[in-house]
Amino acid sequence: MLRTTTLALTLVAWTFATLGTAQAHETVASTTPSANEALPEGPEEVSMTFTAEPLDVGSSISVVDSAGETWSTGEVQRDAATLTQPLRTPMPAGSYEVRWRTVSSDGHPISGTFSFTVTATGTTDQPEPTNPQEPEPTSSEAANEGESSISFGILVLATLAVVVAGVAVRALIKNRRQRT
Ligand SMILES: [Cu+2]
Repeated sequence: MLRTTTLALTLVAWTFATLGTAQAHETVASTTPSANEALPEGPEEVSMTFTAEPLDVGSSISVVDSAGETWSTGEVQRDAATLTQPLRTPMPAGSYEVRWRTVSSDGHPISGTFSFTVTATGTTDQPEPTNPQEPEPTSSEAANEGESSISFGILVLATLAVVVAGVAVRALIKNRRQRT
């Protein structure tokens, strides 16, 4: 009896300890751009996804270039576990540091930094796509073909099911007749 109680208490303690670990404050799951990424052009925003939803208070993401100039502009937007910070554009080539802080769902403030580089100064003139409205008949045809072969497969299966059911019913009737 004592042993059972001790075991039960140990189990309860262990469960709480495990829960405590699981509910520790969240960490950064991913960022866009990712840490140390080299981008051909400056991004329009920086976003960070956490392992859980941070609290809706005290979140800030500032993006600073090597000269100390701030490129983040406006408010941090939060969507579930993702924080997004708009940036000024176009960002000149160079290295940028992202300095972020937020409040974890367990109430603990968390913060950190990561960097990315921009390899060329962005321009607003996008190169013209050579043929933007080129239709892709092959892919849609292939899709239709796939669809019809699926419905054909279903038809075959349905027919088979009807045949099998018919055979089963006949066998059942035969069986009953033999018994009577
Ligand atoms: Cu915590």
